[in-house]
Amino acid sequence: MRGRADAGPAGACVDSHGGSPQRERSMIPAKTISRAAFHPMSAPDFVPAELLRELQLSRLRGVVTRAWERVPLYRSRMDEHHLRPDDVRSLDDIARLPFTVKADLRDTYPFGLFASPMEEIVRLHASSGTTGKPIVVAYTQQDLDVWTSVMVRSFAICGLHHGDIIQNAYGYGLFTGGLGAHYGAEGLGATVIPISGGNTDRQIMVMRDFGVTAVCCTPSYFLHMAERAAQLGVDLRALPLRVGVFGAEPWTGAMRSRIESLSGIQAFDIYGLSEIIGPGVAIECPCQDGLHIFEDHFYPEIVDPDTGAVLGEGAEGELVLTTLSKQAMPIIRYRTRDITALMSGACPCGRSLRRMKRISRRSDDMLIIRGVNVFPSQVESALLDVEGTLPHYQIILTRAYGLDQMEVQVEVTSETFSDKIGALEQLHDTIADAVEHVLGLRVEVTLVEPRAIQRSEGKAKRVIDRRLQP
Ligand code: DLL
Repeated sequence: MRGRADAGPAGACVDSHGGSPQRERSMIPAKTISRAAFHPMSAPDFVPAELLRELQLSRLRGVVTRAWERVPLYRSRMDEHHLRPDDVRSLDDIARLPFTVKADLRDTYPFGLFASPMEEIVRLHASSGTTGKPIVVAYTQQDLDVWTSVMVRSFAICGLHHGDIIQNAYGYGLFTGGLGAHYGAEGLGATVIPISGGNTDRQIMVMRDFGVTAVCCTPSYFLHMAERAAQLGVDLRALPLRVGVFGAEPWTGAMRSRIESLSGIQAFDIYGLSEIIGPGVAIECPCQDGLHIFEDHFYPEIVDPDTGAVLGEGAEGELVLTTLSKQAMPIIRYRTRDITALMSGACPCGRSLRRMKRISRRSDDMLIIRGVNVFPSQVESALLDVEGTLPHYQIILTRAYGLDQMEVQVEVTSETFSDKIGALEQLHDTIADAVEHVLGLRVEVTLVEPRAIQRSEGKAKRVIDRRLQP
């Protein structure tokens, strides 16, 4: 008998996995949350929607005024559109404001979007951009307090509380994952192990010897840890570990099932981005049916990625976020490039915070191969349907005679790898068919032995693009 996972003031208690009628699960983790978790900081999760909208409007007006008064880029953009802060009279008026894009942060590098003097800024982070200059983000003490509060609320939603032992394997440093989760876990009153990413064998030793009850890291890194634990003879299902707080990269429902069945934990999807605050913009509740957005601090819209037109509830498009309380670096209508949809209807958990679907992909990680649009997540979902493969794969792009070539390297399980050639050939063809079915494109498939694909301790690198190399 599983315990009641989440008791909010609304009184709607939801069993860890039974809350969502839409959700069918074949794998139910052996260990689930057994204690009711309500933290005083979680009160805004349950504010009636009308009050929430009033709060959002007054905060929106404040943030637009601050940006217009203090940040030249916002003032000039609004001037171009003949807009003044007073023109924001209702929440719908947000659609009249110009967008902010990643290039704006790069063009004003390093401090051009700051709305506070440096002596009021107590922390800087930067995104780990792979090309060009990073983008720099800033926090006042009040911003850090808000960030901590949304992370406390995130952990509380996952059923964590005072007394939990949280192993924080997000990278510490300029990346927001490490310190964001760290302050949230401390704010919750939990015990934090600031282990950061890497040294997988030590991670497993700590997990076992320190009685860890929750782990934070990217889902791909946790999967790697779980597989390594099995190799070392450590049964994660037998440990007190019961919760995983995973994010910073797209992952699928099938990946979640694999993680949960290997380790017996409940795996929660947490979303965030440096430009807005870091982790803690949105998180799943125990119903695991969409991520609740902390709407009292971040205002979401969904727009058509091509035209920028605002789309209605339920429509899939690009997530646009506005910070409602940020002081050091207010961000207005930020084009995240993340593709999702706002969900309608109340969540059985009783939270009034609106939900978004898990981020399936980015609008800009789309690959165009011989005219066909390809998203790495489509390849992942095809592979997860094929038995005998591991969800470790890499897409390698090359160009021959002006034509793009795509190879999918897929790790197979050790049992499959030691099978007869005929069986491997059959598996190869099954995968090639499955990938062709989802992509509408025949690609080269290569089966590789277990552990042949390099593991990442942070975000997994799924695509190696050699098309532009000489
Ligand atoms: O990845 C912040 C974070 C840290 C989130 C730890 C969750 C946990 P950035 O490095 O700025 O910040 O990358 C942000 O990562 O725009 C998404 O494309 C992607 N992303 C983040 N969380 C998720 C998620 C951190 N749960 C970018 N699902 C975002 C899918 C995610 N993609």
